[in-house]
Amino acid sequence: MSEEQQKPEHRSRPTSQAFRDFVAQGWAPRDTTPPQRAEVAEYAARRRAEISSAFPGERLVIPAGGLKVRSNDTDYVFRPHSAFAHLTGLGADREPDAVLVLEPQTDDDGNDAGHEAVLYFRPLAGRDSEEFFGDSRYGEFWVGARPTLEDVEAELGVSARHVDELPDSIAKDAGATTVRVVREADSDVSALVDRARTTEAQTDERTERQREADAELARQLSSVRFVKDEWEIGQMREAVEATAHGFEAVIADLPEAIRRGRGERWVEGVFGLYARHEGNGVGYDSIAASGDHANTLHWIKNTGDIKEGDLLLLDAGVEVDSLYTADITRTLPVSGRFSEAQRKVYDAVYAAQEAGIAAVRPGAKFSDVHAAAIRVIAEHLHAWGLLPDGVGVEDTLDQENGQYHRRWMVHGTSHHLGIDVHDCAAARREEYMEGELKPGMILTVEPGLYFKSDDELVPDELRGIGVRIEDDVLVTADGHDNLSGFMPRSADEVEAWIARIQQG
Ligand SMILES: [Mn+2]
Repeated sequence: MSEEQQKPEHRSRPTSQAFRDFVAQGWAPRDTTPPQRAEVAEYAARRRAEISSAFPGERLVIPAGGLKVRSNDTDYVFRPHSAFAHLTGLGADREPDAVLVLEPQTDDDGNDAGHEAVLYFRPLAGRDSEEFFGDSRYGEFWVGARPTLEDVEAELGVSARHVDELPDSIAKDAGATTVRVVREADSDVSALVDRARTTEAQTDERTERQREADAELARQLSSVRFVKDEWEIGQMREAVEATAHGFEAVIADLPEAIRRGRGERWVEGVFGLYARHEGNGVGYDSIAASGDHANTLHWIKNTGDIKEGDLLLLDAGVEVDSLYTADITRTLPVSGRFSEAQRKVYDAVYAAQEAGIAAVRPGAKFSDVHAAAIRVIAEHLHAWGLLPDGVGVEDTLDQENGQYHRRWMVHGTSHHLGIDVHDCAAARREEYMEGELKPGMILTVEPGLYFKSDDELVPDELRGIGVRIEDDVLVTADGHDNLSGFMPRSADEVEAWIARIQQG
């Protein structure tokens, strides 16, 4: 449930019965037309069916999570837990404190008959309630009208109940029914589940087994997200499209970013405007890293100037309302042209990315993509004489005794992408790193090279140059489809892109 806010004593609401009677009347009747069934509903039903068949006869509790206090009496914008969003189809800021319960069903003969999906949430309160005018977190006067139970049933095709019924529903024959919960989503709901399934004969070992059962649910919820359905792929295309618009707007405004000072923030703001306008927002904090800042991998302070002649590394993604996010990086010469040294680094990273993308095909291993890209990185570093004396390409690629090249590219080349920017994170290593690529998976391919300004092992001309190129690649039946491949990638294409946009 939502975190407690501070309640200031100096504010009060009218409490007299006369006021409550007055505020409750004189409103036009509500429109009770139920909303249309959401397009995502049938897909969400299939995802639930997959989870249902993995846990027959068990009660599965998947909370959305609650509002989190940012400070005092203000909350962060609500964002539902990704597993909840995936299984309900709800996105954007819906629905704080909601809990999806998959309730096991049996047929007339007592055989397992899948699960009923029940969404517990706080429905729209009547105008005669205190909540209507007095509750700044849920009340209609404060946050607008929320859906009714009937609205949610019509929209999502699940059963809907008041969240006040949740504790009884969770506790119902919890001794006989195995109950699993997504633990990290909502600590109060986890506590509720723990209380319900704790018996008088509870032992540490039993608690341990229950925690392991919860962890297994989290793993399954992560791994069913590896392969995206057709609707999800559509959402990802929209996220990529909106992200491209944001990048183009940034390029158009680069002269302004240079002129104003603190240009990294200007870039962050321009991208954020597009993210918020075309989507739900940014899928993760934008990295707007100019010059040497590009060598700080998660540079999200974005406090720096952007200076003529610098490279700007922009790693940013629009998250659409369904919460699917793009994750794209382009490294842009802010004055429109790469210097010779910048181009040398850029071309190496580009070659590595080409190799990585070429390795994306069904049947390949996830780790093959990194292996293909990192080999090209190692070859370039070797050719430039940067690896230690006597260390060849094969030596540095040796997992146990090499890896010298990682000094200049410490991160992995790929991660899965979807509702979370680092999607499917709870899946087992065997399924993730060692897993086989399958049609419908979407992963990033994002090699880079990072030469810090104080790196004395690289020649002067390379110091302070950081380059990453990142695209979002869909595995198809016979290879791959680079969803963001329409955005210029090679050095020449990037220069032409900047010229085209800035010369209008
Ligand atoms: Mn990424």
